[in-house]
Amino acid sequence: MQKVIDNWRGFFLPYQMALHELESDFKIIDLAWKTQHGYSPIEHMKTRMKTIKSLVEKIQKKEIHLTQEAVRNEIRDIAGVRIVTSFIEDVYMLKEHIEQREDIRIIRVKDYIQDPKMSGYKSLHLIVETQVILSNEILWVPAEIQIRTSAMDFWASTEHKLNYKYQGETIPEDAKKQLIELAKASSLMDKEMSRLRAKLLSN
Ligand code: 0O2
Repeated sequence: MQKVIDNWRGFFLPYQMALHELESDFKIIDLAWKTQHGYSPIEHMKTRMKTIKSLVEKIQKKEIHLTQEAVRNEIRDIAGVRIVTSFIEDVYMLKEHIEQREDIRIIRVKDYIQDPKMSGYKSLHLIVETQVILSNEILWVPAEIQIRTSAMDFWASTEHKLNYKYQGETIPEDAKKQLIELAKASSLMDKEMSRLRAKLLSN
């Protein structure tokens, strides 16, 4: 049993390393942009390892074999970074930056800003592989980078809290509709903020 536990502990190690890499990459970007332009697209950033509960639920939902290889291949969001920006343009500026990096490979783009989820959820998700350099090998470790504005983040984190109570059950229809309306209101705020910035920059 102890061997199994040790094996799985070892399984998570590369993901933790990947999170350190990504956190440091984005801290450097933040610093460089602030120094060069007096402004950084990164408002704040958070990293997280998927919880065991969430991982087990996903394994069951996707009917994945409980082998390390299957979990490694099928579940790409064990390591996650969330970057919050002030403006919607900054989301895509960061995406362009990531596309140009040689130490991060974009595997898949899920653009829930262009194509929001039924719930109203908006965010840009990049499924990536990031380089982790060890003393004797180079690993490419999967991670998910979620990039969204403060307004989208406020909506998502609040909706998550409201939904938590209803896990496994259906949230009432009127509450769902209200959340969709609130998502629209937050999109409007993003648009107006961008418009205001463009106006101020053109003065
Ligand atoms: P956790 O671990 O709790 O953060 P796929 O891997 O593509 O087969 P998945 O993972 O369902 O399927 O992909 P999706 O929907 O692109 O991304 C899931 C993550 O996006 C969620 O993480 C949330 O962080 C976020 N998300 C997606 N839809 C919603 C929504 O309606 N409301 C909120 N608040 N967040 C959402 P998890 O799965 O909860 O994992």
